[in-house]
Amino acid sequence: MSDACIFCRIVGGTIPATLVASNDHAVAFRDLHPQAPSHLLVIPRRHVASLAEATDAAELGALLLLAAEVARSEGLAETGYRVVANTGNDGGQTVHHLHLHVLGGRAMQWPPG
Ligand code: DGP
Repeated sequence: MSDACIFCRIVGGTIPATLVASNDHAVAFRDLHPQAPSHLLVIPRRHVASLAEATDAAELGALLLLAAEVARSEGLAETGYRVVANTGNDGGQTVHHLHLHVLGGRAMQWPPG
């Protein structure tokens, strides 16, 4: 937990967010700047800077399962959706607390920019 980390503060409840689901390891909430009709972020409760620093398989499994759960609850399971973990500078990561973007509700482009 770091007071300097926005996502740690969302987990701690000192910054508001629209929470949609959680489990023992992870919390899901709506992205402040949605890039699709459904755009959720799924983050570990513990501070992990990025996927490159992740070491706990149970925690990563919980993140992925929560991503699939919120995609189902958003009604995206049948049409499909995208799960993205921007990692490091070239990956476009701007918040340095591991997060999965869950994007859906429109057709995605490939390759991404
Ligand atoms: P990334 O570029 O992959 O690090 O994505 C960070 C995302 O976090 C970006 O889509 C915007 C979102 N975001 C940044 N600050 C906040 C915040 O305070 N609340 C919420 N809900 N989302 C935020």
